[in-house]
Amino acid sequence: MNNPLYDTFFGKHRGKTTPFLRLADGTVITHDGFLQTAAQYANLLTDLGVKAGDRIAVQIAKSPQSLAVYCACVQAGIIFLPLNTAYTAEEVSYFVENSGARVLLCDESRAGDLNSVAKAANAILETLNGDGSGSFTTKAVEHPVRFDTVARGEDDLAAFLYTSGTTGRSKGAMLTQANLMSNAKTLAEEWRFTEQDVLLHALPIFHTHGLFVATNITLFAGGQMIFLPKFDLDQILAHMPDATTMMGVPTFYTRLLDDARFTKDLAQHMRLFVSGSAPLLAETHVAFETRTGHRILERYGMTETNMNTSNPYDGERRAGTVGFALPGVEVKITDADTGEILPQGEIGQIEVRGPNVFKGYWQMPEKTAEELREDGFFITGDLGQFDADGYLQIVGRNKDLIISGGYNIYPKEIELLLDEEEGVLESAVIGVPHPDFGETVVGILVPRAGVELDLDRIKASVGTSLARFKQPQKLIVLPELPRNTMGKVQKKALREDYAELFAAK
Ligand code: MCA
Ligand code: AMP
Repeated sequence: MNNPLYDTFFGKHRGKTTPFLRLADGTVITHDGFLQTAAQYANLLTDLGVKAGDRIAVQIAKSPQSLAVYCACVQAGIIFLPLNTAYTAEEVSYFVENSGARVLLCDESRAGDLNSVAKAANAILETLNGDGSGSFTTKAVEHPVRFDTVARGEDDLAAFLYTSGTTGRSKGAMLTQANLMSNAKTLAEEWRFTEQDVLLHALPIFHTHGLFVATNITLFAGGQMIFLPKFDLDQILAHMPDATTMMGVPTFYTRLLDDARFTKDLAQHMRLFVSGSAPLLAETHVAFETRTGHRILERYGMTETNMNTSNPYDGERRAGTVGFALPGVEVKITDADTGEILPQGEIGQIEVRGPNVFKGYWQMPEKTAEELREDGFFITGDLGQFDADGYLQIVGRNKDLIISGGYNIYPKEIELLLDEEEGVLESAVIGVPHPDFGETVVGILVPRAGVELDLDRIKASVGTSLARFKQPQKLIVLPELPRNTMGKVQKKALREDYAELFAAK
């Protein structure tokens, strides 16, 4: 047996009766108990004809069982493709078809909807519910609790995580075993994770943050997680006394600060709070320190790269910055036109290179070539600068992207749908500041001559295709879109015009 990712994260815990997952109801799942469930899943997947290198698409609620599916895939060499539970059948259908997934695993309540999706893509549909029940479990329990780990190499693919692009179509970022291992090892060391750690885990596990950063680090270090199905303030406050660390998107921290029950006493014993996935406002950083005495450690990453930079564990965690390049990772600021490195202090595009950087986009060599240079540097699409002490500041984006509550939303995908609506001449989708989500989605519509648009109908219509979190919170009608002399829509001007739309809660 030689499967570096399985051995490094999972296999080394075999036989251990130490706690791995603590659930809200007090249930404790041991390392070995977890590995046994995963082995049953690996046996079942193999029985279903899924082989090493095949993909399985997974759209299920967060639970110990859903995490065990990830482990089963690693053990059997299957490529794990987790999907946001908010995606509509239309959205899921694209991922299943594009990836060529052999199995689609979903919640029973979605099976009716997704049956035709699976059929059309020639995939097997199985169900796994948030409470652990479902056809997948019923079949899995018949299988042995040990599985002969499939041999893999560090360069083999472990997961596809889809990330949208400017064309509106998502691209499958191919992540190798080495990508995941190197990053987890580095972060565990940088952030001083040990087997004494208990991570308060309230993030979804279909994205890099909750799946790879939080879970892989814990597995690598041998610690435990308080594994909550989602972010729920009451639950977070109730379980914080038993935790040593927490990871979250900025919305987690603003929501905690908005609650008077979140006190210095409650947070005092915590070792570390980490924030990422979206910009943490400097004022939140300061308010958090004032309330708790803790300085949140902000880091910067991407689906394609895992984590790139981090504020220091020891030393100053500087508000409004994402710290320094992680060991083994190179970060440079370049001129977007020439690709030349810019002098310190100048704003340019952020490029990164290292063992964390993905292998490319699944079956999209042109897209890969546009963003991943031959010398290994990945063009992130973020704009940044180094301050005088070398801290990286992210000052904007060179890509048309909205980040709402840590979820990425690509305006183009929504514009394409709005443009198809009857009576709409053209549209522009922008992100405006939002007190809870950081940014939220606003759609600007230009009607065809003489048409009065029915905004409620349009909202409902795009709602059938788009996950709820991507749907515009507001639609606004304008006679025309502001354009520059080249004819390009001036989104910056629109964002400024509507900056105050959601200013007060
Ligand atoms: C839920 N809703 C949202 C969002 N989440 N709307 C906009 N943006 C969101 N992020 C909507 C729902 O559709 C629903 O709408 C209403 O809000 C309440 O839903 P609920 O599920 O109760 O929401 P919530 O529990 O309050 O969720 C907000 C949240 C959650 C806790 C911020 O979105 C979350 O956990 N975000 C984390 C995302 C994340 O992990 N990102 C990492 C990816 P309605 O009421 O109208 O039906 S990025 C990454 O991995 C990179 C590599 C990195 O650097 O980390
Ligand atoms: P995703 O492609 O979903 O992984 O999102 C990655 C994007 O999230 C990055 O390109 C950044 O734009 C943004 N991001 C992640 N962490 C931070 C952070 N700490 N501050 C600002 N933006 C961030």
